[in-house]
Amino acid sequence: MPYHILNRESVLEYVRGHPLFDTVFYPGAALESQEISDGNLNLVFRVYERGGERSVLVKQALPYLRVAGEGWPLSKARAGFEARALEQHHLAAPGRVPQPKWFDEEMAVNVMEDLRRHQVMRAPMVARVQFPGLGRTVGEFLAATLFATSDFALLSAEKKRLGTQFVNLELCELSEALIFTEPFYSRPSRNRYSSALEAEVQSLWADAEVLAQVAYLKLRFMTDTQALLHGDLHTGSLMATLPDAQGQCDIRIIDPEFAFFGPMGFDVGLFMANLLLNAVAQQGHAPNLEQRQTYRRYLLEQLALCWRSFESGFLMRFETASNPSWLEPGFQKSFLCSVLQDSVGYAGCEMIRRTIGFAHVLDLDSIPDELERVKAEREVLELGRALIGSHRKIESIDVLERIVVEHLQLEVLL
Ligand code: SR1
Ligand code: MG
Repeated sequence: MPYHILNRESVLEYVRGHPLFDTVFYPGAALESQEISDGNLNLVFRVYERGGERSVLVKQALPYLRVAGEGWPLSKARAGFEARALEQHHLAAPGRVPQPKWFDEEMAVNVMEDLRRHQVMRAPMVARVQFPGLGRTVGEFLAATLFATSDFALLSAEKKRLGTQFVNLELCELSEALIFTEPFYSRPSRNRYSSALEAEVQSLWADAEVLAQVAYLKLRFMTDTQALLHGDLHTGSLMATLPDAQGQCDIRIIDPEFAFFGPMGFDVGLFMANLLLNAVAQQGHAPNLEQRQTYRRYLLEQLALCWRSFESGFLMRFETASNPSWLEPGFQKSFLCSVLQDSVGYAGCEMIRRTIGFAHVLDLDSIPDELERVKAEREVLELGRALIGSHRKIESIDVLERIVVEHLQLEVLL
């Protein structure tokens, strides 16, 4: 079927006419649809059986950035990167991603499991919903997917061959510009920030030490092909069910269209940064100090659990390596330390770009009181700068925890 942009009606015809229709729905099922586009880039529909249980999610890449319109063209190739990354994630971490149903290259469509009981985590986290197991689940997912697609698990030629499927030129270029270049320089720029932050922005742009660190982090992002990354692991790329009676929730990792071979710490760091952005933003959301600090402690605990689960999952997998070099205990320790340091540096870049760059986050943007919002944004910039400036000295997760405790004035026993 030649490419055309779907709408609520045509998505039904599209699903009905697909050769794999009857692997998902009963023949003759009466279907309905709902548009649930949420992220910046794509169209998303839920297609479901009227009065029935069966449903799928249909995600279509537009030839432009959805939130910006036709004035910001973007190739539809991202749908293919998402399909291939979903497949890899499904293999390495089954049950942690929506189950893929089919990929239609011509229509730039991915059809996948509809996570009906789940919600995207960012908004409930702004409202301080605690999702048990968040840090552990993300840490285990990262250990599984990053190890499985690295030179530690694959033969040299296999990994290089897999790499050829993930030359994600356009979205990598977008991340390079939006995360590492524009927020740190006055031109060229699509930056957006409150004029009340001008002094802080000028001071950042004049900080040669931070700019040098960002340049190194950017170069590593562009050149270090350690593993297949999710590439955009913020809290809008996570979905979860609300905790059940046993306090358990099901967490899924979605939207890997930015997938590419890059430094592992980029994925870990983006997740950490989005927890920290939320923690600082609670300044303007939580009704009182106790609720604010309780949620911040929860977030810091998830951040540390993510790292610890990633580290132990990785160490366990190292033991399965067939190349003797990867079995060296000294190498394993220093490699994981370098991933932690990268994570902290990338977390700092993500925090800064989400505050003064083009793509902001709900956590900060939805603070109703303008003075409180600017105050929180200043704190994010300060913490982001501190993380970039100190990332090469972070030797353990405890050191990072201490920095965060100090910045957020959290009196927790470490
Ligand atoms: C122009 S796209 C803006 C952002 O949305 C995506 O989720 C990525 O984070 C990207 O940087
Ligand atoms: Mg997305």
